[in-house]
Amino acid sequence: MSTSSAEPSVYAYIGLGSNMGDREQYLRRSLELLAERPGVRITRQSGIYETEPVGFVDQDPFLNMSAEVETTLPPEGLLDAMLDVERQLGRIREIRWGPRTIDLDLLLYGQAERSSDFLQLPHPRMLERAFVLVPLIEIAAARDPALAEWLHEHLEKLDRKEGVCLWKKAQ
Ligand code: GSY
Repeated sequence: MSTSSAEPSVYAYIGLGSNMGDREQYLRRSLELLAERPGVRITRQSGIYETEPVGFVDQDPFLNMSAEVETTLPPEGLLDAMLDVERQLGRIREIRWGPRTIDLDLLLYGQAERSSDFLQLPHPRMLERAFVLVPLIEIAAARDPALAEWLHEHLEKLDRKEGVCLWKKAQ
């Protein structure tokens, strides 16, 4: 991230998922590419979890993780950067809710709230998905214990906790 910027920075959280090709490589490469963008610094990464597919269940298991980003970009700018990274990696998604090489979701951007067609914050489905909550709680706890506690309460309330198994510890 540019150090000369006088812009205030914000901590944002993103969710990453892949279930096609070299899944780990897609996750790692997407964070490398995101970190190359001006105004973006990856400050924490969760472990990688292998998770049973949700939605369209007849597909391969996912690898999911979460990352904390310190950014001077506005929420829409960060989302644009994430969509660019998906394009750079030649994102393939043949079926809605189906298999994909890489998926980057903006989950939280500080305390920001948005409800446009382009961007909804907090992410509208994040509290319903254990594959999002488990890695997110892992990294949120270090920066914001109250946030982690709130996420954990939602995780406890989920009827359906799809299989979420730690696959590789955080580096
Ligand atoms: O929402 C992101 C794509 N996705 C996933 C995912 O990342 N992990 C799991 N376990 N199931 C999913 N279903 C969809 S769609």
